[in-house]
Order: sequence, then structure tokens, then C-alpha cells
Amino acid sequence: PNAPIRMRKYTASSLSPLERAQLLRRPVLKFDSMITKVKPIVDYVRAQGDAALLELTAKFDKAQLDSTVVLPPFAPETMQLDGAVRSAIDVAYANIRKFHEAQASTDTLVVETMPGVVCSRFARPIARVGLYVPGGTAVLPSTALMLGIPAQVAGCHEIVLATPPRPNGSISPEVMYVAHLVGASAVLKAGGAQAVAALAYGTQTVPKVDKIFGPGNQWVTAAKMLVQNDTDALVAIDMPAGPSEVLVIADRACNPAHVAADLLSQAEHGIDSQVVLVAVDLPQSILSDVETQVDVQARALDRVDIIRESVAKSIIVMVDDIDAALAFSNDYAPEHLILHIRNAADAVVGVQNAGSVFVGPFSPERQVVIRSLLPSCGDYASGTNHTLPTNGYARQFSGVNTLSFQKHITAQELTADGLKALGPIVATLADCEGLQAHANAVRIRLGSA
Ligand code: HSO
Ligand code: ZN
Repeated sequence: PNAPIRMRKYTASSLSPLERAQLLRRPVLKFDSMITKVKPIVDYVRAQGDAALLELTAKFDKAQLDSTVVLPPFAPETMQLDGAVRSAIDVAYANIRKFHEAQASTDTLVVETMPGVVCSRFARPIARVGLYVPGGTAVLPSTALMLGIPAQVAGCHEIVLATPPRPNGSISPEVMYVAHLVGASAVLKAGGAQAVAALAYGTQTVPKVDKIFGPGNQWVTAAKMLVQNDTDALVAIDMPAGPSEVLVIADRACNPAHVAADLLSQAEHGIDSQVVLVAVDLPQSILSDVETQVDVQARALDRVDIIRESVAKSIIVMVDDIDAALAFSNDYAPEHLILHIRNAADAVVGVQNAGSVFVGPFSPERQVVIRSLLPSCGDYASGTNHTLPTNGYARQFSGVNTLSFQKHITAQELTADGLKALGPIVATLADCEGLQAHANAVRIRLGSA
């Protein structure tokens, strides 16, 4: 317990390609074995419905329930909050709502591709969505906000919020209050793979949903991936979520205490979390200050035992310049990217892969106002979403946003002239594919069948 809380250190320029590839990988997640463990649970809930859900909730969450579903209006006594917490949730709600309202696809897109041929695209909400809010080592009303607000803004008809109950059978009043704010149509008191199965297939009392969102432990993630592949469930998922992570790029302009604080903010999420510091030509003295700050600040935190394990999985990579730093970061594709560097705003053009970027610090030369570097602001209340791609999936996934709760439908209209011009082209292509009925559907209208 007295061993220093310290990240492993590497010099980028002396890594072999294999070593570099290994550093870019996250701590191992054994998905095949997780799927094998999760499948019997999913199958059991699918077959037995509520009875299975109640039994598994008693087993895993130690809660004896008569029913797992709570419908609105939610009783005021289930959402009783400290005044300061309620106001903080209200401000966070307003900011997140404002940013997510601006993202909604509301206008119909109309393009005339050739005279008389008009193509259009419009959005509709995904009707029924399931939002998974993890329980476990922390209560997460912020995750309820991050998932519930875009669902509400997109106009989803049914919003089912699932979260594991506490042993006394209740849900934290903070999460219940958020469920009320976002207009949840039901709260499901269940967690883990059993909650995901109930959302995917529905039970006697749990409504089946069309898409499941939210972070979770390995059981939840494996269950989401399993049901997504079942054509009977006909359900989509937001993304394969994994443990929280952050990559900080720091140069000699950085404040070592701030760098350490930001690294620790994500390291405290769980023992699987990983944090990375990319040090740009950092003098040994500043690097030691950062390391000392990590150790000293971590020891003062309640979750020091979690941090000890996540920091042990974490790394410092030393690079010569900002280009090398961005190259490493883009290959790592972090969930959160923090720029503790001079002229940080200029570096953003070089960011190709990241869930969310935190830009700073204050750049005195250009009289730029102090920018917030805090990933904590984005985790809670600035307005951006904190449900972000992890594990390197920032290469191909966006974080959860309002469009995640909408789908687009396309349409077209042809005038007589449009058909006259386009019809022969279509018939030629259909003939070329040997699909006579396609060609015929055009020719019959052109009067040339
Ligand atoms: N950093 C987490 C979200 C979170 N932080 C919730 C605090 N509460 C994943 O981005
Ligand atoms: Zn966080």
C-alpha cells in the first residue's frame, strides 16, 4: 500500500513497431468468454420474463422486489433531493439540453439531382429507447442526463431507463429526479445482462425497445453485443462501450498539478480504466512534478484503491514534438483528449480520432481567454455528451448525440419530364443486371413496355 502510485514510462522514438502497437491496446477485455457467461442470463430472461428478472435481481443486486417497473408520475418521496444537488442537476439539464437541441435534425433536405428528379431526406425519432444507467461503485445521475436528454429532444415516444436497484429495492433519488426531467415512460429496476435482455425482448411488464444506449460493465456490454446480433430481438445499440479513459498531451507550458488532476479524474472510474500522458519534450523536472502530483493527489482520494489499479495499467509516452504526440493520440483514439499545451487551439486541426477534446491552456501571447481544460466539466454539465467511444472506437464512432436517437428516411418525386430523362438510364442499368422486372416497372410507365 505504500508503493508509489506511478505510471510506466516509455520513449516513443525507441519503441519497436510491436511495442508501440502493444502500448496502443487497452487492458485486455475477453469478449468471447464474457459472451459465454452472459448468454444463459439473456436466454433465461427471454424465456421466463419477469420471474427471471426478479430472481436475478435478488441474486445480483440483493434486492427483493415485487415488480421491477416504476411508471410515471414518479412519487415525490422517491425524488427527494438536497437543494444544491437539485439546482446543479437543473443547470446541467439546461446546458446539455441546449447543446443537444441544436444537434437535432429538423429540416427536410431537398435536392433536385436532375431536372424533374427530386430527392429528399427527413428525420424521425427512434420510437422506443432503453437507457442503461450503471449502478455499482458510483451513482450516476449524470449518465441519466446524457442519455435521457437527447432521447427527449429527438422526440422518442417511449424512454425506458434501466438501472440496478439498491439492496432496499429503491433507486437513488438523483436518478429518479432525472428520469422525471427527461420524461421517462418507465424506470426499470434491474441491472446487468438481465436488464439488457429485458429491454431487448420485453417481458410481461417491461416494454421492448428498438435501441439500447449507455455504458456498463463487461456484462452489460457483452449482453448489448449479443442482443444486437439476434434478428429476433431486432434491436440496435449505441456503441460497444468500455472503461473510461483519457489521454493528456502536455508540454512545458503545462501545470503539473492540473495534468495530474485530469489524469486521476478518469482513473478513479474503475480498475479497468486507463490514462495516458503524452509528454512533449518535457524536461525531467516537470515530468517528475507530474509524477509526484499523481502520487500525492491520488493518496488523498477516497477511491485511491481503484486508482492504484488503474494507474498501474497506465502509461507515460515521451515524444519530441507535437506532431509525434498527435500521431500517438490519433493512433490511440482516446475517449477524452486533453491538450495541456501552448497554443492548444491550433493543435485541434491535427486531431483525427477522439471522443471529445478539451482545449487549453490559456495562451498569453494571443490574449485568448482562459479555456476550461476540465474533462470533469464535460462529464457533468457544460453541454457535451459524456457517453463517448472508448477502446479505440473513436476511429469510427461518434459519442452519443441527438442523431443517435433519430433515423433518416429518404424519398423521391419524379415529374413526367424527370421520368422521361431518367427512365431509359434506369432501364439500361436494370437490363445490365439482368433484372427484367425492374426494367419493366420503368418501361410500363414510359409507355414502351
Ligand atoms: N467519464 C465518464 C462519465 C462520467 N464521469 C460520469 C463522471 N460521471 C465517461 O466518459
Ligand atoms: Zn468521468
